[in-house]
Amino acid sequence: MRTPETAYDRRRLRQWLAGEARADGVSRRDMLRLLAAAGGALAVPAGFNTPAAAATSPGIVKPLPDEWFTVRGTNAETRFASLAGTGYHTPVDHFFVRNHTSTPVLDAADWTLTVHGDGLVHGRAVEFSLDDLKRFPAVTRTAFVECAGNGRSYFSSQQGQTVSGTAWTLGAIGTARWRGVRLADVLRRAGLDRAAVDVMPRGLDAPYVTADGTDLGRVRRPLPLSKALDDVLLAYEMNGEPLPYDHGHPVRVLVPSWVGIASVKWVGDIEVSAQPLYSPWNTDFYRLFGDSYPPGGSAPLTRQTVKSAWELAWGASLDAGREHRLTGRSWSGGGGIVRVDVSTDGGARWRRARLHDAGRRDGWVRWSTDWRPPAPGPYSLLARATDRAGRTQPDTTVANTQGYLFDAVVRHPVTVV
Ligand SMILES: Nc1nc2c(c(=O)[nH]1)N[C@H]1C(S)=C(S)[C@@H](COP(=O)(O)O)O[C@H]1N2
Ligand SMILES: [Mo]
Repeated sequence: MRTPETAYDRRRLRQWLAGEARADGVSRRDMLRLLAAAGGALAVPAGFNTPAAAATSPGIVKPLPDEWFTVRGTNAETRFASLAGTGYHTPVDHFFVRNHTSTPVLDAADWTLTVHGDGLVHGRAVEFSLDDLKRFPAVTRTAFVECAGNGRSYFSSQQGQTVSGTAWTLGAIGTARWRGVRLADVLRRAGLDRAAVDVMPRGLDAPYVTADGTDLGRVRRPLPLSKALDDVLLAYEMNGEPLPYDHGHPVRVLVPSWVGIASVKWVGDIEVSAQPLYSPWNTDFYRLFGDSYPPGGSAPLTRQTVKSAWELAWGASLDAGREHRLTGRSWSGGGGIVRVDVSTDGGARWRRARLHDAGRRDGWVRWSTDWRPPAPGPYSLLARATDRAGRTQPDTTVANTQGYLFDAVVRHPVTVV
C-alpha cells in the first residue's frame, strides 16, 4: 500500500516484458501480439490496452473503462456502484482481475495440462488436452472468486493500521457461472495413489518477482487432497463463454468459497504429492501474521469471511427529502447469507434489508433498503450480514500484517444535499 504507484507500475511492466520471453505455452503468434502491444510496432488485437497506455499498462487484455474499474498496479478492481442492475452473475466485462504479473494470451489449441508427482500410481505423468478434458462429464457451478485481500484498505482508513498489499476497497470479488470438469475426475483418471495428500496447480503466467527482486517462480498453491476431491473444478467456461484471457484462458482452477489465490488461472500442470507441499503462497503469503498470531503465522487461509458492500459510489450525493432505493450485496465463504441489517445513521439504529436472493453456498445475495434522508449533511451507511453458520460481521477486524480477510462492517460515507 506504501509503494509509489509509478515505480510499481514500471517495475511490473519490465517484469511483464521479461516474462514473455519464457512464458511456456504462448504461441509465436500471441508472442508477437504481446510484443506489438508493448512496442507499438504492429497492429494489436481489439480491446488490448494500447501502447499509449503502456507506461502504466496493468497487463490486462480486456478494456478497463474508468466507470467500471479502478486500476491498482497489475490489477483491476470492480467499482461496486457499477454492479447495480447487472444481475446475479457479474458480467465478464465488469469482473475484477488480480494478476501477479500479466495476462498471458494462450492458445487453447496448443494448451495441455500435465498431472504429475509421486502421489500418482507409478509416479507416471499424464497429459490432457482441452478436448480430453471436455470428454469428462461437464459440471456447471455458480461461485464467487474473491481476493483474500478484498477490503484491505479499510484496515488503514477505518482502523488506522498499516498493512502491505494492494489497497482494495470491496470490489475484488465477482460471481460467475463456471463450467468445467471435476478436478476429482481428472485426478482419478491420472491414477491417484492412496498415498497422495496434496495437489498443487501451477499457472502458465510469468514467474512472480517480488519488490526486492526475488524470483518466486510461477504462481502455485497447494490444496489438501480432501478439498481437491470435493468441489473443485477445472473451469473452461465463464458465464457461458470460453474462459476469457484475463480469467485464465483456456482453463483455470475454481475453488469455491476459498481465497482467490487457490483458483489458479492459466493452469499448466498439477503436482500430486505424497508429502505436504509448500510454496510462497501457503507459507509467506495467505496466512495471518501479526501480534495476534503465532510467529509462523496462522494456518494457510482457506474460506473467505463475511462481507457487505453498497452499490453506491464512495461519497455519493443523495437528495434530501426524496426516497432512494439503496442496493448492495453480501457474501460469505462460510455458507449462504441469511440476514442483512442496515443502518443509515452511522450505526445508531438498524433495520433489516430486503433480500432478493436465497442465500446460497459460494454465492452472494443482492439486497435493498429504502431511505428518505431527512436533512442535508454527511451520513454513514452501514450493512452487516450474517451467514447460515451464524457468522456476523464484527465492528473491527483483528489486524494482520498483510491485511487479509477484512470482515468488519464498512462505514460508507454519503453526502445528502
Ligand atoms: N496463475 C495465476 N493464477 C491466479 C493469480 C495469478 O496471478 N496467476 N491470481 C490469484 C488471485 S490472488 C486471485 S484473487 C484470483 C483472481 O481471479 P480473477 O483475476 O479471475 O478475478 O486469481 C488467482 N489465480
Ligand atoms: Mo487474491
